[in-house]
Amino acid sequence: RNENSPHIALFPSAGMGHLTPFLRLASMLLSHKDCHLTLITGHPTVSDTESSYISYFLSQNPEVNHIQLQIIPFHGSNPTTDDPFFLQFEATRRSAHLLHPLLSSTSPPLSALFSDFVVASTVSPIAADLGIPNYIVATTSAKFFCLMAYLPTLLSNVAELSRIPEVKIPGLTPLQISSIPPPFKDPDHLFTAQLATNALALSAAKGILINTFDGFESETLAAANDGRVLTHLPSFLPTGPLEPYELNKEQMQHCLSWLDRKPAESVVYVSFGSRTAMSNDQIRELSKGLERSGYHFLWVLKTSKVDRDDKEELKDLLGYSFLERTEKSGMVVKGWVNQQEILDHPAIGGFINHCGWNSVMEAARRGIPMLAWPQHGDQMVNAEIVKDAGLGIWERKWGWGVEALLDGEEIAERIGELMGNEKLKSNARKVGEEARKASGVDGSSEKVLMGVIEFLKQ
Ligand code: BUP
Repeated sequence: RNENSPHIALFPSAGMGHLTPFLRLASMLLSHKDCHLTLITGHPTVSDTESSYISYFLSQNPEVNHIQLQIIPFHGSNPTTDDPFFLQFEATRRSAHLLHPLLSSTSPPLSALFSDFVVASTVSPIAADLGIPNYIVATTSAKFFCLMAYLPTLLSNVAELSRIPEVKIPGLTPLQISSIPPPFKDPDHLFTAQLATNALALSAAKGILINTFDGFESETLAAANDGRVLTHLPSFLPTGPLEPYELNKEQMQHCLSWLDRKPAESVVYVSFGSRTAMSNDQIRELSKGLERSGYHFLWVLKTSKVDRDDKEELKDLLGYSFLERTEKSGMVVKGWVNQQEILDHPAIGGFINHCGWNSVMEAARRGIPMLAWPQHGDQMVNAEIVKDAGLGIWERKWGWGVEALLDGEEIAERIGELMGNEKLKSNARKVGEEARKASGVDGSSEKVLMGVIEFLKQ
């Protein structure tokens, strides 16, 4: 690193879905782009996994300057949610003003901030005051990001949202109303209110760094960058799929050696991300579906939103007899796994997933076919993108996973389609090729990131 190297401060908000793309970006900036980095993390974190990833990343990259922002807890008078991650988003947004003195005194001085969308309203004024550009890092799809940007417009006529069949965002294929997260119909819901406040700060950002790529979301990227979605939006900068970085492999031995003994593309990998607490009834039906499908499966099972609350044992959730019957064909894991490494394993043939955006990009990077089963938030919009891009199958009639119960028969049938549909496999493979081309040397995403760094060097 020399005196021309830009100094970038990265500021993720709460949850592994937010931390992961930031750490990947940080790692890419360090290894290929010759940057000085400061990582800002909120303290305390909501989950134990976040704090162990932060410690691990910093221990692997001691040259990174670390600022720990003490988060002032937010309890709020708004009883619309008790979701610990939404509360932490809000607490982080409200605590971010404390960063000003810490950021104004870094050495070398900062060249830019790369900050989470969910802190945009308080970070934008800090960046402006420091006279540096603020790039917003989107942790979702370009399409869902457009929906969030458009939220203040939608809320200006919120009554209409209960009547209209679809939401028409200029330049984009209309979104069916059933794809919109239910809290968006309530302007007072904390999730809605905080996103709308942040959306109003978007015009001050220099650009939106998005973990997506041209071939995957071309319609949305073109519409946003032609100014058709909203005239005041900064450029959408597709930089995905972001490259994973090396992690400590020790805890993984068990899963991976189990996969090593399975034939190529024979295993269904099942995970619903870090924030979905699946109900016991749905767990039972899913276990039936997996067993009936006759395919091998690796299932990462979670029963609480926050990892440290996840205390139920597998035998109590699934029963001894299921675990015994499926001993050879299936593996069920509680706790954290290294998902990227699992998806990279040749034994994986399909992915049942909620469509958290990081998971979608990880599957895209490997061309793994997905069975999309959105649970909440941005996931239905993301599922539609997965289907349209040819990466997966999705049944709109399944509704939101957290609201509807699906029976085992139907799940088994869909798993058959996921694992046995040759056309789906070849389409997914093509997505994988395009994804790797985009993020490889001289690919569209790599050029976009290089362009940002070159700009910051000036
Ligand atoms: Br669970 C789990 N191991 O055991 P998403 C997740 N992950 O590596 P989410 C693991 O966490 P949001 C595990 O690979 C992905 O990078 C996974 O992010 C990794 O979903 C990340 O896929 C999870 O975006 O977050 O957790 O629901 O709600 O922010 O989308």
